[in-house]
Amino acid sequence: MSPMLKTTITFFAAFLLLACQPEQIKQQDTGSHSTGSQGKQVQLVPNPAMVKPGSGQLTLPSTVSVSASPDAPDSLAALGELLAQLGVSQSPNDNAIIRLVIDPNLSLGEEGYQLAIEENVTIKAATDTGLFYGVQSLRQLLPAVPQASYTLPQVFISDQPQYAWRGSMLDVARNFFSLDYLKQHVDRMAAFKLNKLHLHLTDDQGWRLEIKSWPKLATVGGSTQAGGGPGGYYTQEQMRELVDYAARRQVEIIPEIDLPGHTQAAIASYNELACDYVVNSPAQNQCTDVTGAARLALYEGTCVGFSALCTSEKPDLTYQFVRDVLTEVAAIFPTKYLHIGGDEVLNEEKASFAGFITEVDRIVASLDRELLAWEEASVGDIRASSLLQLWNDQYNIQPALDKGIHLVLSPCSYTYLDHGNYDGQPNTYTWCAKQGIPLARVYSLTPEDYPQAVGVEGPMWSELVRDSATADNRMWPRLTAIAEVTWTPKQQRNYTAFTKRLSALQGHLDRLQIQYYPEPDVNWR
Ligand code: TNX
Repeated sequence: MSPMLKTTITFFAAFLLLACQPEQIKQQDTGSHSTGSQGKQVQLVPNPAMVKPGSGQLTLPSTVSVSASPDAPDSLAALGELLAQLGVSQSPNDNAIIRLVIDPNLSLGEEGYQLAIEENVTIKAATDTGLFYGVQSLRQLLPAVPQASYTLPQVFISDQPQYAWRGSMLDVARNFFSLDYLKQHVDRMAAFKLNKLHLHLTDDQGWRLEIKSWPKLATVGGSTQAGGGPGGYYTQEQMRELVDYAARRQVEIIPEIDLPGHTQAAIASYNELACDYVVNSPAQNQCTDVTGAARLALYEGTCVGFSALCTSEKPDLTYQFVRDVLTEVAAIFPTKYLHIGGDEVLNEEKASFAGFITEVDRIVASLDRELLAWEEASVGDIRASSLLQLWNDQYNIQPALDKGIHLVLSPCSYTYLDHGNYDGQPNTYTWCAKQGIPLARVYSLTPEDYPQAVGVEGPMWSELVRDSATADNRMWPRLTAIAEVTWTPKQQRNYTAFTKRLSALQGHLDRLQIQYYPEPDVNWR
């Protein structure tokens, strides 16, 4: 056979092979999707469900006209922000170059979208949320900072998330974070299509939410933090502002009031919430820094498991307190789920714990909400519509699973972002993973292994995190792995390809002013 003929046959064989494969398989390259001869690449995090590269490019005109369905305010605002950031001015023109189209017949779920870049840019979705995510993808396809002109690869993307719960948890109780930081965090989450911000609002070291019926919770209980320092709290008005800010970016704020343990800040504010026996009890859980009168005082240490409300001896006061607090919480946060904690309860209150959880679920039900709690709460007689947050890799939650309860996955050895980015990172915990939790480990979590999972959340506990730069370092880029693990279908996930796509987005991390950990697996510039 002549070499020429051989090449031709090989070429046609390869062509046939490709052409005959189902769409799914052709899209299996989980890395960057090269388009056209110029090689402009489609490098997105999280990786979309389906990318069909085109062959050409679209150069945006110097002024861009935009059209949007009337019921798409959030995506239109996001698009406006994008164009403003890039210094592209908008002109009213019948011939829109970027279109946001609500199409109720599109079957890509509540959050899915299609992004088509041909002679113009068309984003289609059944909801404003879907369009918003289409705009986020468009944002990643464009440069992070202004350029003289903008060229986009022609491409067709059809995308929707695997999981509805794509979460970040911030412990604002051990260390207080400013409202501005929370808003900035919401912006960053939205850029990677994360959609649940769980705020751990109360703990032993601080109570961070104004409660009008129990005002000292914030003014006294909010005045400390782990390791000393000024503490702080959010007014109800500030939290409403955050809820609204986040909602416009498709992020839901999930408030947690940790009960009945982790309540030292509440007890220090209102001593009557503690059992009378505590002052004379032995230290709990090796917390030798909390004995005697310290059992009723503010706390700035890092021990856990030494405090609890007094369900055993003062049930009426305890439930009155819980009802008052959760009623105000429900009025501030429109979320379906109220997180009531439930972790690491005091030994002496263990006997009353299951009954407590059952009663709190009744209170939550009376507020027309669903219960969300750490997995220990599975011992309570809670509604099957509740969610449990799994954190301890070994905990037996089978009884809850048998009941049909669904899970938010935060297994500590994959998702605890207070653990090191690498072995031996200073100011990190190691109790769950001795060598830390590198990016690759986070990425290896397979939520598909848990049929009852609604998604994944990465908790960032802040006993050892004292400022926002450190918080950034702990959360980023590891939260981008959580974004991809929850958004992208399993067959489109590949760690090496992910790190390549992530490195292409470095400019975007910088634009968002993220002080990320420079993970060595990623080829940073
Ligand atoms: C366990 S896991 C806790 C937190 C700590 C964290 C430190 C869980 C529900 N509770 O109170 O901050 O470990 O890693």
